[in-house]
Amino acid sequence: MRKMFTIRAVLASIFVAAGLGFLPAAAHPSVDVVASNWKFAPATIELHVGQTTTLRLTSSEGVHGLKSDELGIPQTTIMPGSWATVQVTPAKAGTYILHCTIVCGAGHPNMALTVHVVP
Ligand SMILES: [Cu+2]
Repeated sequence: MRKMFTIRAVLASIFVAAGLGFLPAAAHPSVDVVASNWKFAPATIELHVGQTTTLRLTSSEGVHGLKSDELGIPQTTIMPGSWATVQVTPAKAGTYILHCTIVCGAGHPNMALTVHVVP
């Protein structure tokens, strides 16, 4: 009886927390990308035309950056220990190569994220 009450209380507080915005609302699909020296993982992601996706960007090593005028991604600094989030709604199908926008060392010129935008 007591246990039952506890579970219900926990569930109730989760709903309250979600309602107050303490929990992230799963409004859009999200894709996590981890930058390091000198790559993005995954190196290739897939997005859909007209569908808003939240890109969640962090780094496991070094400071990196991402930007795409074509995809509407503003200059975004990617730092260890924090997540940068960017909403992307691709307008046009195609393959977009996004190079790291912050000079990050020897492998910087080859550091790129490939974004396939499919219908
Ligand atoms: Cu970089």
